[in-house]
Amino acid sequence: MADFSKYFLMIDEGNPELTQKNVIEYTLLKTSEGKNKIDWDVATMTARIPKEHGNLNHVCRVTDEKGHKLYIKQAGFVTRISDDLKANVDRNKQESEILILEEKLVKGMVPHVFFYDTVMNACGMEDCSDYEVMRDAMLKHEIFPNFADEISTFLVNTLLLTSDVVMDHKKKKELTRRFITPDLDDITEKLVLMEPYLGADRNNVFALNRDFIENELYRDAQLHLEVAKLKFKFMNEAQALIHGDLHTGSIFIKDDGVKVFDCEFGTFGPMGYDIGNLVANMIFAYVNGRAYDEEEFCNWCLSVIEDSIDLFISKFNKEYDSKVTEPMAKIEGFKEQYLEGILSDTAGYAGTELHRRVVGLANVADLTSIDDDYARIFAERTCVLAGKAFIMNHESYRKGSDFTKTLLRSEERIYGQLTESFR
Ligand code: SR1
Ligand code: MG
Repeated sequence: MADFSKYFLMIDEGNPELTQKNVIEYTLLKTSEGKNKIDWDVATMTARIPKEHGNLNHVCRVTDEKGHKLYIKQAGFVTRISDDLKANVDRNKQESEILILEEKLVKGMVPHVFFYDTVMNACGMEDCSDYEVMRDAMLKHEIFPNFADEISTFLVNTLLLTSDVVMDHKKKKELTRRFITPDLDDITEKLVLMEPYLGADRNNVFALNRDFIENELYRDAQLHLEVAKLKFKFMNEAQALIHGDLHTGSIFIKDDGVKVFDCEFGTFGPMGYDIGNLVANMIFAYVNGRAYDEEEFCNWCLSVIEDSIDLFISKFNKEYDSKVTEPMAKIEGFKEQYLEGILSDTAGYAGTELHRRVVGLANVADLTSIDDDYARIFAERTCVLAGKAFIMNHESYRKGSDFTKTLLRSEERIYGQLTESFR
């Protein structure tokens, strides 16, 4: 039996046999008694590393033939995307504690955490294999009619209810202290809010768009000033407990539900960071759909962007009125200004997410998997222009259709430019 009283990386993608042995032993140990006891059929237990994987952690799916299942997630000292990017292993505790807290705010919309372990820096959580990772579903151009309704509920409940509008201020400050992760914040501050504009060596730029990116992103001083403000806002505005990485690879989805996971970047930050990430990732899904002429899917993506924002606004207003506890937040006009600020931030951070996934270290498959060069040039440039419009005019975004109009206008502009240059 392996020694689990000292940290070692038990999930090793290079050694599936040893991983299977270690993870099964670990799972049996952690689920042998108490409220997390699972009556495993030991003879048929398997521990498999799934194909889909994020950029940071190591995961393994444990099952048996009696139908028991559990997802084991472990943090390593270096991130999976790059040995140079290190992140403290206590991110596993952070993620587990945030999921436990969020489960109280949005029951059924996050995976249940059965246990977490600060020695092995691992946790056992609900296996969601009856769901799909949403990015994979987007790449197959699948449609989920309830998504905007579900994700807007997730956003309002996790964000508004952890803000000073509703939460007791002392409790919120304690949580703010607890959920500070300097290493992960540092990744976002660099990968999202700096390197796409300063042209870092490790940026991943599609060669056929290099000149365009240099002109539009690396050499635009006014854009840099606006992004600098967004960076300082991200670093200094502890508005609510945000997920911190709300892209479609952090969402499990099926026809009648979503589960939001991978919240190790969770911290107190501007609400618009999460909403903006969601908008940007639906734009990636949209431009991928365009590349493959998936009209119905594209229309659905546009409706998700509009409805998520509009439903966020209506649910936010309703929850605010019924749950506000802070007397000064009840002053006439405050709610409207507060919401306007959130929507402006949403536009700004939708812009930075659009840019960093086109040029930064961590790209998205929605763009990189487009096999036709012209279609990829078109998709990426649309994202770049839409992102710039969001950032430069962030204060004018007030409703869902403001976002989709910018997207469609950017698409038209790129179409015009490319038609011109190919003449
Ligand atoms: C080192 S991690 C790179 C990116 O992957 C995560 O999912 C975050 O989006 C991060 O920025
Ligand atoms: Mg992730």
